[in-house]
Amino acid sequence: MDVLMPMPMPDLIVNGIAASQKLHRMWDMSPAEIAAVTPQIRGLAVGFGHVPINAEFMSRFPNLEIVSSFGVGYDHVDAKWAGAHGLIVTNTPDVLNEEVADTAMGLLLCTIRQLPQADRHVRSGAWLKGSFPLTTTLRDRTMGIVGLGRIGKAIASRAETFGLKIAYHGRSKQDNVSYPYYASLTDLAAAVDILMVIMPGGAETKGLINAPVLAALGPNGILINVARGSVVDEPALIKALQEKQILTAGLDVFVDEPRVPQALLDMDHIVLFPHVGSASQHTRDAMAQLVVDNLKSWDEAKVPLTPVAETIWKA
Ligand code: NAP
Ligand code: 8YV
Repeated sequence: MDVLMPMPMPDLIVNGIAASQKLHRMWDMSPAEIAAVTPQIRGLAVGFGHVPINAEFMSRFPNLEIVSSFGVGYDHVDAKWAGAHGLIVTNTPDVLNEEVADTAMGLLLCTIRQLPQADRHVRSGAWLKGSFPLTTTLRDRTMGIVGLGRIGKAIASRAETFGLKIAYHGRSKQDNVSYPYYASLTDLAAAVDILMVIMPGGAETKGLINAPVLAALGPNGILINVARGSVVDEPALIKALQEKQILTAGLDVFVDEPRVPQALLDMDHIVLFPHVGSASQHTRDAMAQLVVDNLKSWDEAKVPLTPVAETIWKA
């Protein structure tokens, strides 16, 4: 089938799709060329940080059947609209759980023990003038996980082996989960001193980590965000950090990434990662293969491998 890729993607995806489908590289095409292939397009291959795959974009393609998205989070795709219009959206769940959980724990350790700053202390020669200052500790802390899903559970199992107590918040209490559940995010923040955010982005979760939540987390509190920048009210976070309402933060994602507010760049006690939660070759290859396989399976058998909840596929 004809598949359109709006923006460049990893080679494994480009070559994988080109091997089994007719791939159209939109960024290399003139408006006239795009118009000529538009009626033939049945699949889109897209990723986070590309053009928004909204109603306006998808409705340009009258014969569109499937949107195969790179990444487990698909807040850049209007999946509700797609579902309502009989389209399938697929994402890349599970294959990245362990990698993202490793990164989340790494970011937490970097943040609480100031490990990037310690590295800079050696490289700058500052060690020759004095020892690196003592840091805060992970000992005797409780982690509140906001979004105890596939990745949240992988983080929880790691955190338990680090000796942390766990609690969680989500829209509903989960059966067969023994960690304390908090229906209120603010109550969870008040009960813990690490808030680990790993829920989906999008309109429903926009700004959920706001000033009252940060105030409840308190002056000994640490915010780790490996979800989406949009889930945090960034100005409120900057104010809370500047006014020491919370201790520190470790951030892998930002509202307008890759642009990061200067106020965050200026704070040396926080740790900033460039959205690298899943960014190992091994895991990105597994995610890329799933993007390709979803399109191939749909084309050959009309069976999507990993459809998202809004576009449940019925045989
Ligand atoms: P998942 O299995 O669907 O888990 C999502 C969790 O969030 C669920 O426990 C869900 O619980 C909770 N949740 C959903 N909506 C919520 C809301 N409005 N308020 C509170 N909790 C809510 O997803 P996953 O595979 O673990 O991935 C989670 C997210 O991580 C992705 O969507 C993506 O944005 C982000 N991510 C980031 C990176 C990175 O590189 N930094 C990498 C991968 C993923 P309930 O249904 O009970 O509410
Ligand atoms: C990727 C992610 O960086 O899976 C997700 O939701 O945020 C990351 O794994 C991204 O989606 C691919 O660019």
